[in-house]
Amino acid sequence: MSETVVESKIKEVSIAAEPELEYEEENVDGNEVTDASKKKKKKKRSKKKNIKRIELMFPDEKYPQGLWMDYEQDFNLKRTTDEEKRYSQRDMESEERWNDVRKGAEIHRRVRNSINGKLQPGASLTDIANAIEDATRKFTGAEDLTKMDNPKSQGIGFPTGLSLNHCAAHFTPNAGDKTVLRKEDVLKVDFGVQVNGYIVDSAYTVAFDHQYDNLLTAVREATNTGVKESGIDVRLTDIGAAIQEVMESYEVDINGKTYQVKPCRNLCGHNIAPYSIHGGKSVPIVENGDTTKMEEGEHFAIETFGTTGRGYVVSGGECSHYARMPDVNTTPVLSKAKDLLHTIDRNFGTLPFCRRYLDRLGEDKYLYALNNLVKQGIVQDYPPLNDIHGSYTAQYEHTILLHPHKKEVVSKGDDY
Ligand code: HZT
Ligand code: MN
Ligand code: MN
Repeated sequence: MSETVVESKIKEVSIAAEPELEYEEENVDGNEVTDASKKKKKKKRSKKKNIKRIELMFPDEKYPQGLWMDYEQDFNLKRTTDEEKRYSQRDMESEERWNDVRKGAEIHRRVRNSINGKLQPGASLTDIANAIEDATRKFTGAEDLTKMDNPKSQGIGFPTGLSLNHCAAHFTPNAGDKTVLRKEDVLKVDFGVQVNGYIVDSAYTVAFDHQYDNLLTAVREATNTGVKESGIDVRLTDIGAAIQEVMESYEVDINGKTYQVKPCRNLCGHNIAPYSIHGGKSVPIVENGDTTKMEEGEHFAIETFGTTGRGYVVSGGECSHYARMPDVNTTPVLSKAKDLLHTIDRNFGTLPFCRRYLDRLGEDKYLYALNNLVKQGIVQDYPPLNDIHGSYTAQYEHTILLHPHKKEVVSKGDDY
């Protein structure tokens, strides 16, 4: 691994993610801007972020590249020169595809930058989810669904995961949820942006109490290890083994008790296919014997979960996340279910959605119909995933692209 390449690229990414965070001075009404009104405007707007369609900030439609990393294995390094030559001659189709993923990643970085101030004790999970999703809608232009002929062209990739403490994944507030973030909580922030069906899936963990620092570090380093080990022809079990070793090398003291950090062994990363958050391959976070290999051109979400609990999650609590199953052509029997399925097909296709997204489309009293679609196998439910009560779980996740010569950590930012 060449450290210098990594260093300089981190800087490149951070520079690319930084400009235009503040509102520019623009006079929307065309009125003369006096010094007094300018001052007022500047003060009022100084806290606000420059959240507008991303295309306005990148007029040439070329989005910043992620962090480039060399492949670790010798057999990958040997192909570098040959493949690099071939790569430059390849058709522009795959470049367009990578550019779409980079666009989603740039939006992901800007969304997470814009909500940092909101992630404080006292904030409700509903307010946090709305801040993330409203920012994503603004950057992608997916604000007014009634004005969009195709809401699936770009926008939210999947519901904002805001899972607390022993809940590792797939919690997002449903309507009426009053949960408020507390200073003793460990919050996983997991959200997605999609551009032409290419999904960027990336997550981080927030804690206010420093006693969790080692837990967060263990999981951040475990995810970085997963990214480092990933490559063309690498066995999935070997990635899991490397992740497990790093994760288990950490201890954390919480409320006077010492824990060895454990991976949540039944959670994993995954490849991503167009409009499909799960492309069929799972990247384990423990050695699991799966000899399936990563392949050239694949797009992966590398995510790891660490816990002070038993290291195994189970479904529990009210479900919020759902996704239409691909290639299922069953017609619902209930007419209410038929109508709901049309709404799902029109607005989300096979992208995951949550109950709040149905609420804002004006759907109501749809729960019986939705449960019916799940029972018929037309829609998949993704209930919250929990370790044992009283445990603390953390997560970090990056989206990577396996180019022929190098890999690209497309969601890398200066934050994680
Ligand atoms: C499912 C539903 C969603 C995919 C991983 C994940 C959040 O646990 C094969 C491996 C969003 C994502 C997913 F709404 N899941 N990444 N980020 N959740 S998963 C999975 O179901 S399937 C992992
Ligand atoms: Mn995720
Ligand atoms: Mn994921």
